[in-house]
Amino acid sequence: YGEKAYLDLCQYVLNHGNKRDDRTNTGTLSSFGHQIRFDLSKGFPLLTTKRVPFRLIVSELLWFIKGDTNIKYLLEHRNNIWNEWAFKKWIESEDYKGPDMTDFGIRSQKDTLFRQEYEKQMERFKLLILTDEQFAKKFGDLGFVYGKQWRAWKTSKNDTIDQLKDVITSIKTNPNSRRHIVSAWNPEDIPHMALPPCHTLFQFYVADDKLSCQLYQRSADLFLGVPFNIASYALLTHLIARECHLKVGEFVHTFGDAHIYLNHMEQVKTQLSRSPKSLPTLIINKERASIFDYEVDDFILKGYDPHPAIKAPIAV
Ligand code: DHF
Ligand code: TMP
Repeated sequence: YGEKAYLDLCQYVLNHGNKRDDRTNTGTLSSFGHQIRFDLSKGFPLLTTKRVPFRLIVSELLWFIKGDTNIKYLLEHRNNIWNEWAFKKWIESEDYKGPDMTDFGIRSQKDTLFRQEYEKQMERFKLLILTDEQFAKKFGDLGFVYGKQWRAWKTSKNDTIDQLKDVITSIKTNPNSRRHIVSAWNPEDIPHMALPPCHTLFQFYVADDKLSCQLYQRSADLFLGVPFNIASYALLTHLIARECHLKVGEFVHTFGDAHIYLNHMEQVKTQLSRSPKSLPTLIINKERASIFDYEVDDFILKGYDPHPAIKAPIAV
């Protein structure tokens, strides 16, 4: 249960993971098919064995909920977690005239001169997104990623389906249903996405006036992505529970390929040497008419006193 289950999973992958090459050419230790659970009534599951930036989780989730797929909103909230995937589309386009940025993720870790140039180009890119509307429209958009599939799934008849709105209605009107599902995995759209969805599908469940949520994550970067994913779905469960006048139950996190990148080994070991502290509490300090009206400053975490942050490079 809880953070301990997360740490145990990391330890398991260190001990028993298969050494595998991967798309990013970084290499991983990986294990297939795991599950960890969090009792949301026992505190908010933001990891305490390293500091996780809660405000980035909030703005990313509100971005999904708005149905937005353009990193402009994230940048306006000083959130840089999706930059690399938009940047990649830009440098691969005909409009990009700067120095060659092929494989910038890997190269910037090995070559400091290249890294300086990459950082310069990335700053230029961010500035263009924030100041040039046409540019942002063209290169800020990640394609049919989460926000689009959650809020405006395109049907074969050219309608759209608002899965998030529908699932809230179905929880409210038919709590015992076994069909409270939202899918981000749209096979037709996979070729048009910056990154095929890692958190693929989620389902809600109501019992004893409590709302539980289970996520199927097909691919999980245990050190960098997963701490965000846990907190993000916990927050989503809180928001939907409130909307449906329910209490929060469990968050169940089910994994396909759970991996640790080979360049995260030292960081994971440092984290595993630390003891979990008590969990913070989520405070929603503003009453909003609906889940679609929240803003970043509406959320406060009380009692978050984690161990220090641990830096690691992200595989692009
Ligand atoms: N690719 C890979 N290889 N792993 C991911 O986890 C991942 N996650 C994505 C997009 N692509 C991905 C979206 N989510 C960070 C966390 C989550 C995330 C993207 C990036 C991240 O870099 N976290 C840092 C802090 C970043 C910051 O402060 O700006 C961390 O230390 O947690
Ligand atoms: P893949 O598409 O080749 O599986 O690569 C995606 C990588 O991003 C993989 O390491 C998993 C990671 N990831 C997460 O762990 N959580 C996320 O929310 C996202 C978007 C990606």
